[in-house]
Amino acid sequence: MPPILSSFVDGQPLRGAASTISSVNPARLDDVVAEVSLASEDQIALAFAAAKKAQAGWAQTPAPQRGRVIAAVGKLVEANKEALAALVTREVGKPYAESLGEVQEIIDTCDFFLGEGRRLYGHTVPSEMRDKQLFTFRVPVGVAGIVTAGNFPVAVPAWYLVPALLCGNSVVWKPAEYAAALGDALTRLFVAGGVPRGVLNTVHADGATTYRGLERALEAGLLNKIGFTGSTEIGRRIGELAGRHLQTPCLELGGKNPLVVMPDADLDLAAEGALFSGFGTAGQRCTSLGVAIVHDSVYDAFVSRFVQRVESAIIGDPTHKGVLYGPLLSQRFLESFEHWLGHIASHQEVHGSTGRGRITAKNPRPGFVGDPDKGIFVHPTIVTGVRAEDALYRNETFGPLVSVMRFSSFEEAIELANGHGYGLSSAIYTNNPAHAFRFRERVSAGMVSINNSTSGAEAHLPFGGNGKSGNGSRQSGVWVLDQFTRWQSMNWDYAGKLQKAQMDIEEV
Ligand code: UN1
Repeated sequence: MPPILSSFVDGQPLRGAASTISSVNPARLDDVVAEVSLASEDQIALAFAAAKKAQAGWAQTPAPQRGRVIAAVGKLVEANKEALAALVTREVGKPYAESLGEVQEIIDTCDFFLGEGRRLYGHTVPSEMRDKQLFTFRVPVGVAGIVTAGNFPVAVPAWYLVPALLCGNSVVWKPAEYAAALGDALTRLFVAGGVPRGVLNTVHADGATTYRGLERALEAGLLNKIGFTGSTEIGRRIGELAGRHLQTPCLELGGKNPLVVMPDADLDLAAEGALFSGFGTAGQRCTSLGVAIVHDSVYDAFVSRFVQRVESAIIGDPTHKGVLYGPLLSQRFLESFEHWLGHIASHQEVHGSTGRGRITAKNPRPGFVGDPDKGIFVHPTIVTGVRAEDALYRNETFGPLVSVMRFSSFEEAIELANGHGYGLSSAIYTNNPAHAFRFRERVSAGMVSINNSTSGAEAHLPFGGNGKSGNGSRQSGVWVLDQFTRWQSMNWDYAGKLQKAQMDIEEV
């Protein structure tokens, strides 16, 4: 019998459900990981009320003490690393080696922020006047409402929860429904690490209920910062909602991440990078390669190397060592992938495609491991001949699907790298440092790789995008502190008489 999971509010499981869904193993759809009780709007309101009540006490807990809690969470995750990674593989279908890497990312995040508990620096600032001193302090924003996707069900929540909690905020977190068991497991680890009652509340809910829950909490003044990782479309709605309440959310949205191959590139390295960027995690990272932009002179040589690597990759059962990717995350991602396959089929005059849709016993793939009919497995797809006006170029496709385009001048490469309006990650393959630096200067992406994959961010570098990829917010490292604290300034006058700023300035 699969476990029945409830939301966790004010230190206890929430009784009574609006409805129930099953979270299933996408590599074996008959394996139900958990039955999940979904919360109602009223129940989400309870979570925000609990978070509000608990926040002041947590903010008054000395920051180094909060850092110790983060340290304890990191240690507990480390002690449970294999079990948590196995659950990542089971619930969202990542190859086990990638799942271990993902769990490592929360450990790294805890490592970074436990020390921040002893910093959270402010400034001392000189005043215009004698006998007066100015200071700045970081103060917590209050209650954070965090909504995360399930493609990184451990690392991405950690990027929000760890700094938000360290900074003295309380949290209402809504994990992806198809990663609910991981949401539950992670919540338990935070609580076991010492996060006090009401400071972290986890609600399982569908998208529409979550949206209304956020809206209600904003109206009631119980929510001070929204963090959202997911699609550009939903990000826009969340941004509008937050904007109406004069808030700036932290938005990490989609990408159409370009990988430019210059004529002087190491083509084997570039093909290797494109393979991992485009098809690692079944192309389901927001940093996955969307479009390879290849110079005319090396186009055929690059494409044949890329196709050859993709065709010889092993795909299938994510518990099997050496698979490049496992299943799609859940059924709804299959629907979107099939939409794009339909688009490609109806635009055959411009596209040449290597893909063959869903992997089944009837539509097999050499080197496939596992039972293809049991899970949501799809063929990797490379589409050539894509043009700038095509929907395939202008939209994130999220799945194992890479478009390839050609260019003849550097200007054209930059135009194609930026022209779709996304700006998350990017890569250039070149042996000429001048090309690398010019690309870095002119690409609109928040992240740039030189001779490396578009994906694979590290926990202490700023992560985030521009344009359709986000509102310029950055996560990770010290930069995320600006999401979860606000600057407060203070002046202290010890002159013993009223000194008026701008008016009582001494002449020099
Ligand atoms: C995401 O897909 O939402 O850069 C985040 C990477 C990861 C994070 C991706 N570490 O590939």
